[in-house]
Parts: sequence; C-alpha cells; structure tokens
Amino acid sequence: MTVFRPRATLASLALWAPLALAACGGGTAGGGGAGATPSGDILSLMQARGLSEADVSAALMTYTPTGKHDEYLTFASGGHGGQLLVIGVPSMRIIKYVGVFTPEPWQGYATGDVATERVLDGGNRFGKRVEWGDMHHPALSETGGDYDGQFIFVGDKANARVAVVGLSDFMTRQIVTSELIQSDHGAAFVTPNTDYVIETSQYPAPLGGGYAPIEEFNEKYRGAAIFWKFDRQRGRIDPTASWAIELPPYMQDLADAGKLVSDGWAFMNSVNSERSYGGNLEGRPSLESGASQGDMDYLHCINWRKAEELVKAGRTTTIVGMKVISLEVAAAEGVLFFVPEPKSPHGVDITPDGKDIVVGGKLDTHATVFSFEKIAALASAKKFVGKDPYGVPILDFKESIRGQCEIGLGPLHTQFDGNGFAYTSVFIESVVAKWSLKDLKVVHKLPMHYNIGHLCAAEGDTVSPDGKYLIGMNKWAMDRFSPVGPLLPQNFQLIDISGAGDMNLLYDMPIPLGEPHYAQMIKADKIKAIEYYTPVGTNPITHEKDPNATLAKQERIERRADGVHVWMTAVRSHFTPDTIRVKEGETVHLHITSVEQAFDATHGFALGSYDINLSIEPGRHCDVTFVADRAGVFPYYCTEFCSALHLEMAGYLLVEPKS
Ligand code: K7E
Ligand code: CUA
Repeated sequence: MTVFRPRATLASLALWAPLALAACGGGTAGGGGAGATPSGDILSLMQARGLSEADVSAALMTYTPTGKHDEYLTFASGGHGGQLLVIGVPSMRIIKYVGVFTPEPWQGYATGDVATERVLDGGNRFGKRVEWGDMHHPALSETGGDYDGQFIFVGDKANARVAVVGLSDFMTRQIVTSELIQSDHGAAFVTPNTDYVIETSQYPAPLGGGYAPIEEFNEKYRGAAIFWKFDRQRGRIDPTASWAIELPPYMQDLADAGKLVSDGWAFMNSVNSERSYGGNLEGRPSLESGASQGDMDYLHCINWRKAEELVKAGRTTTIVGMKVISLEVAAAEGVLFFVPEPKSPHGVDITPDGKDIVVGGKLDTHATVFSFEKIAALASAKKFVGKDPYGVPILDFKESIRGQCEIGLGPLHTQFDGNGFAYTSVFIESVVAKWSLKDLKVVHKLPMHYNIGHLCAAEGDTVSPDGKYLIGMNKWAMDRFSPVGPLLPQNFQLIDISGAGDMNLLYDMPIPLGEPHYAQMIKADKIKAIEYYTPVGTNPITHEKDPNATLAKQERIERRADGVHVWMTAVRSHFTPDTIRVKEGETVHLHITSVEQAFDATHGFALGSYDINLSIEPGRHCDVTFVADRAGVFPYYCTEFCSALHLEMAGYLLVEPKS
C-alpha cells in the first residue's frame, strides 16, 4: 500500500488546503504546504476506491461541487446524430443537446412547432427534407479574432448544409444549403469578425447538382468554397450576399481563416491531387489507393478580400442561385494559389498570431509549418514553380515553409495555448504531441485511449488562447467504459495543459452520440444566455412577439376558412382551453403561448398519434398546424414535470367522425 503524501502540485491546488483542514476537523493552519496531511477518512476512501495520489489530484481539478458552475463551455459536434453538445469544463458534465440538423423532441425542435420546422426546411435538398446531418466542425462567432459568445455555426458534411445557432437561447435559428455542392467538410469556419462563414465541398461533383459520367471527372467534376455572408445584426446568413469560388476536383478538406497578419486569406488543404475516382469493380484502382499515390497534395490559399472585390465587380457566373467565381478568373486574378503539402493532409490550423499555417499530414510524420509571410511574398511577386492542370499557380514548397516538426505517425489537427506551444493529435500513434512553435521540437507526448481525432483547447482557435485545458476527442473507447454492445461511445479525455512541462490526463468522458468530430471551448462568462422569453409570446426564431401570441383571457377557438384556430395558453398547471372539438378532416391550428415569466418553468405539449411534441419555455410561443384526419379521442398533456399538479396539466382533442 502506498502512503498518501500530497505532492507539491496537490498542495498547490487552492482546493486542497481547505479540504484537508475541513477533513482534519480544523487541523493546523499554515498554508497546507508539504505538511498538510490527509485525514484518515480520505486515506480510507482512497484505499476503498483504489485511487492513487494522481487520481485524487485529477479529481480535485475537475470536481465541481453542487451549485458551482464550470469555467468553460465546450461546444462539440454530435456527428451524424445531427445535434450539438454543450459540455462544461472542467467537470465534463453534459449541459445541453441542441437540435440542429435532426428533429429534437425535448426542445420541441421540428417536432410539430411551425417556426422550427421552417428552420429545418431551410436545409431541404432538391425539394426534400433531410432529417439527419453529419455535423463536423462547430465555429463560434468571433470579433477581432476572439470568440464573442453570440453565435455558433456548424456544418453538415453529408448534405452540404450550414446552421446558425443563437447563443442567447441555444436555438438553431437558420439552416442554409446550396445545391452547388453535394457535400462539405471545410465547414464551418469563420473569418475573424464573422463577416463570412466558410463552407468547402469535400467530394467533387458537377457544380449545381447535375449528372456527368464519372469518366469526365477531370473535366466536369469540381469543388467549391462557399463564403456565406453573415449579417450579425439579423443573426442570419444572407444567401443573396454570399458567393463561392470554383475549385479543381481535388477533395478539399479542412479550412481555416487567416487572422491578424493573414486576415483576408483562407486556407484549406486537399487530398487526391491524383483525381482518382474509384471503380474497383470496373478495373480501376479503388478510390482510396488511387488517391494516395502522389507524394504531395495542394494547400489552397485564397485571398478572399480580393475575391470579394471580384464579386462586387460582377466577375461571377450564377449557378443554382449562387454567385461563383470561376477557376479561370480565380487563377488569373490572384485569388487562388496552391502550395504543395505532404501527402494526404488533414488539419490546417492558423497559429494565434496569424503568421503560420500548421498542416498535419495523415500519411506523413510531420506537422508542416507554412509561413504566411513567405506565401504572400511569393504570390505577390508571382514567383511560381508551375501551374496545376486548371491553371492555378503553384508556389514552391520549400520556399513557403518555416519548417517541419517531426511529430510521429499520423498527425491530424493542431491547437494552441497562449504560451508558444502547439498540440497536435497523432491518430495512428494515439498520442497528443506538445511541441514548441519556436524551434518546432516535440517536448512531450501523452498517450490517448484510443485513436485521437480532433483536439480542442480553451479558446484554442482565437488570437489569444487560454491554455489550461485540452480535450482529446478520441475515436475509440474500447476498454474505458462498461461494455454496451458493439456500438461504443467515443471518449473525450480532458487534459491539463496549464503547466510549462508535461501534460496531465484528468478525466475520461464517454460521448454516446454520433461521432463528434470537433469542438470549441469558450470562457463560460462570455455567453449571455436569457432566462426566459420576454415579452410573453416571443417566437424563439424571430425573437419578436409572435402575431399569434396569446395572453391570459385571450384564449379562444374560432372557425375560419383555413380551419379551426385555437389560441391557447399554458401556465402551471393547465392549458386553456383543455377541450378542443373538431370534425374529422378539419385543419387545426394551435397557437400556444406560455404566459410564465419564471426561470425554468417550462411546459411541454404532447399530442400523441398526431406526432406533435412542443417545448414551451417561459414566454415562448409555438404554432402547430395539422389535419385532424383520424377520428377519436386524443389526450394532450404537458411533458415537463412542472408542478405538483403536472400530471393534471392535460386536455382532450375530440375529433368527431364525419358521418
Ligand atoms: Cu473528423 Cu475535422 Cu471532419 Cu478530423 S474531421 S478527425
Ligand atoms: Cu406543465 Cu407539466
């Protein structure tokens, strides 16, 4: 048995001294230095639970007592679950799921509520609703390159959609999509003042959604980077002011916007410069092996300020409603440049000072550090080593880089602290590598369990990262949690990066949803969330009083040309009216307002068999329209346990048969 002796790190924890003192029933004052001795209670607890000193130290750094809030909030993608996760750090408590690309009944998101149904319909593809999404990269809105806590944007890889989530109420306000592209991956990434939300296609296809034989891949298939214009005042993307740049049929991958010195530029890498398009049953190499033949792919450098001028000057063609700068124009006008990058890269991350572009090469052992200054100088001097088959100028690799850091097997993504260190996820090796941006040398590797993908540091994509915490977003969980069948959660591992030296593993957190790809971590006090909707009858999408808002004493049922309208209120613990009589086949419009103005006094409204579930937070207004096409007796009731008489918060929809 090891005797418990607090280490210097333990003793230095602010929490430690009071805990030791309290546990010792007073003990000796004196700063709790090396002399602080744990009580018999703590020792026996440690023994009983088999905890080491390091475990207790980690627990003290993450434990968040009742009533205390977390210092940071992490917004993690919910992958093909289509939802966004909100996680407190350091406690790693899940605080909320936000329905984005997928209907979410608890929030009454697109499960009958007209306003949110319309939001989801904003992402319809070729006239059809899509009820799931493959969310990859959340991007918090920025002001001056720092997260401002107002909005978060997320991309849906599968259906090429981008969503805007408002952080006053954590509701999805808008989903946009363009049939110009058929998938995305470099989404969502924002420019330093959130002028644009970037969405780059991944799998080349004919622009606009038409058909072309795959043998015409090189000629007819294309990629594109869409610059969605964000109107901060309205809290909406303005599709009419958005535009795109046509790209060659390489598979464009992640993107990042320049900042400070590199503001005005965007960078995205690509795989498959070979333009392999598969055909392994047709005598061609499989897509995968065809795409990894060459030694280099292309880092795309886009001067978006220049592109913006071209758009203003009308140098675009319109495809499916989107203004597009053609490859030819982009290449000729100094908008698009390529720099070779090591084989099959994945992450591209701009350093906090905006000076360097760090690229992880999946099939290379390096993180390559490109210099923006060098790239910009080569571009403006028109010093090219050649052109790609589409006429895009190529800069010299060696002349564009500051250097390379020998990382290990399979470097992917990179995050930064404020102290000159970079942290790169190393997928094959299953470690986080901490390395110095100054001399490009690895200083520490911390094993991950298992196969880390992205990682996320506190304020890690801003011009002023906080350091402190890093989350390894691991693809596999294997033996970390209780077995739950073949489909396992993923494992977010919280890491302490506050020290100048080694990183420290603090906590394992299972993520039982989708495949979370990426996350961003923001200082919690930057988010100013409302406690309830005010005035009573606010539509959560418009944030204005809804025309159908119903106040107390205004409840009524009217028959109009377009059906039966029910103006209803919800308050603890009744709906008014609680009896609704309609005839089979009539269209029913429910206008339900919660007249509550009390914190957390949420009601629900469930109407089974008619597929309707609403969340009516205090002050919120909801509209529902449906055809009462089944005769019968249908109870409706409140789905939130809101009061002692919650079970009695119910009513009946009586649908009288036609004959
Ligand atoms: Cu999973 Cu950013 Cu879509 Cu890497 S991506 S791991
Ligand atoms: Cu309202 Cu339960």
